Amino acid sequence: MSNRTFTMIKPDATAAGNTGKIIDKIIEAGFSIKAMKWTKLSLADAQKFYEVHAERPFYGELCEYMSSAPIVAAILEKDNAVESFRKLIGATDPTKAEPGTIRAMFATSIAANAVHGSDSDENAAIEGSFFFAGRELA
Ligand code: IDP
Ligand code: MG
Repeated sequence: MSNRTFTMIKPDATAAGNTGKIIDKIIEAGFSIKAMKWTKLSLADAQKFYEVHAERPFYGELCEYMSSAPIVAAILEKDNAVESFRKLIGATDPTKAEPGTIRAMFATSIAANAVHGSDSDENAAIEGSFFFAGRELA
């Protein structure tokens, strides 16, 4: 069990002006921000980041969407960070996400679901280093 996870505030949420509200929810839930940046993925960046999903039918749509507008990438710290953050964001499909979760509040569809959260300690480390050098962590 690691104390770090990785998140992105996705294009639908940055475009809708929900970035600040989502960051507030993350901090209120007890996560501390170790690194954060506002950036935009190229299509190639998105294809690389989501490589593990290359065989899934929604991969093309996902990569187009993730490179359609800016995102906010962040490394977060809290005890049991990966599991705790997945709980805070809710199910992938916002219609199935628990009330009060970030996806229930801000997601517009299963694809445009407001936030990413790593699914394992190993992927949290891989995804965090996709965006940040060690010296960028506060
Ligand atoms: P997760 O983000 O809850 O871990 P994954 O299954 O890892 O969900 O899928 C990665 C991302 O791909 C989702 O967050 C969502 O943006 C997108 N996605 C997942 N399933 C679908 C789908 O059935 N249609 C379109 N996009 C999807
Ligand atoms: Mg996932």
